[in-house]
Amino acid sequence: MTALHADPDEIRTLFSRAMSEMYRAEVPQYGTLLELVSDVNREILQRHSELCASLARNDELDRLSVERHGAIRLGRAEELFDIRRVFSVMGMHAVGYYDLSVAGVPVHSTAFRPITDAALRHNPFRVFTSLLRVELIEDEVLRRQAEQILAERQIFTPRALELVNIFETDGRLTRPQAEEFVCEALETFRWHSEATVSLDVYRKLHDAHRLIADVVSFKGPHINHLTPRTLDIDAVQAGMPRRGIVPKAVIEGPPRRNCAILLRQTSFKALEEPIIFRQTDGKSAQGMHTARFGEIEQRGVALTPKGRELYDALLASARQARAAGSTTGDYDAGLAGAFTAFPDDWAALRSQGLAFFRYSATPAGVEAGKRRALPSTLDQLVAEGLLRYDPIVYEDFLPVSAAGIFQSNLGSDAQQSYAARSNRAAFEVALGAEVHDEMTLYAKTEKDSVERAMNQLGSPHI
Ligand code: OOG
Ligand code: NI
Repeated sequence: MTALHADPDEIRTLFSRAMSEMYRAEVPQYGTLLELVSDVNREILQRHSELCASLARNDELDRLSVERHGAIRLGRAEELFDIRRVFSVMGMHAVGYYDLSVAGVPVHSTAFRPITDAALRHNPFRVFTSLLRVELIEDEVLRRQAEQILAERQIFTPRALELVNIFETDGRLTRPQAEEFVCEALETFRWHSEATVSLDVYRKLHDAHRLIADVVSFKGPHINHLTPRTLDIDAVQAGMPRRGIVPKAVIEGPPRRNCAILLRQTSFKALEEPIIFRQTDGKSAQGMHTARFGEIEQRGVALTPKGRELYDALLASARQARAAGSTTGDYDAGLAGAFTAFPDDWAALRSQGLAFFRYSATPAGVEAGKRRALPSTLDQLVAEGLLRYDPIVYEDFLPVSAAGIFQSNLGSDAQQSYAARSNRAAFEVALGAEVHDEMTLYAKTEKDSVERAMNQLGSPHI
């Protein structure tokens, strides 16, 4: 790499910054939220020196202030194929498959994100990307119409695709090309206050599902939220009303704990925005559409398959209790109650194989390694204080939470269910690649850290 070229990490940072600026200009409440999150994070870091030290040790402090995720919803297979190529220029790759049809949302999704430790440290920008499952529109006439409307749109500028081609051929972009690419790619995510359909067609699509109207009626897949990461989601949730923001009633994901696991999220309602519809008689009509919202998240440790299984089971039991008729306050209490079965200290999470950790040699370990033969198991090395372990942060999403976020912003009347099966194979055909398995990525990060730590101790074998 020469100074004349921009690497994918830099392009991602430029893009994430440009996106944040665009969204801040379009949705003022997003700016307010960023300020609230940064105030809360500063306070938490001042109060919790141990957390602060752990974040610093793992190069997570710097990324915190730039960390955010966004979401888009695509309409056809070709769009997913090309967005994969666009994100690849920024070092973002599809990780995980999420089927949301089970929750009454006619989409399936993946997350585009950096996958190496170094890239995540640089800037962990992610985009939750959904593809509409047009086949779930029951009315055949409407389904055909939706397909036809989508077939006619081109969500990328010609120059963006040209630059993607250059990247694929040359393996990199020059700095001026990278800057141009960021401007061109941004166009795809921009809000359009003019619909491509008439008010009548919009209403039909909307009656089929609000999300279908959101995907089909516009020129492109506007970014529908950008989410900063907070170190204390309860504090932000409580602080929102004071700044004129009304969050949804419950926080999705696990309850508040000493040792944060996976992901907790909350959102606030979409804006009602005026839209101009193009009528068939050549005139235009005025209407409204809600799509854009705000969200915050708190990230905790990534769970192993065993930990995830336990999480899913406990969450399901808490949700069943809610379905059986309890109120919001009860849900939080019920959730906390259900999760008492999930160990809440780092030593237990590690020794029971419930979470992934990053190992490093302690100064005492490095010293001891020079003087004597060291114990040969991880547990012994940890017990003697020669190795330290820190949580590996969860970089992905949760399908049940995502469904809750979708629902809260689609309006509570949008409950619907689809009999369809999840269709990962079709998703991957559209994508033109397999999605990465997140568990494999976390396991590799842990394993690599062990190898590095053992080298630091001067004992290359465990
Ligand atoms: C995506 C909703 C899911 C999350 O953070 O889980 C999501 C959407 O509304 O398009 O953003
Ligand atoms: Ni989100």
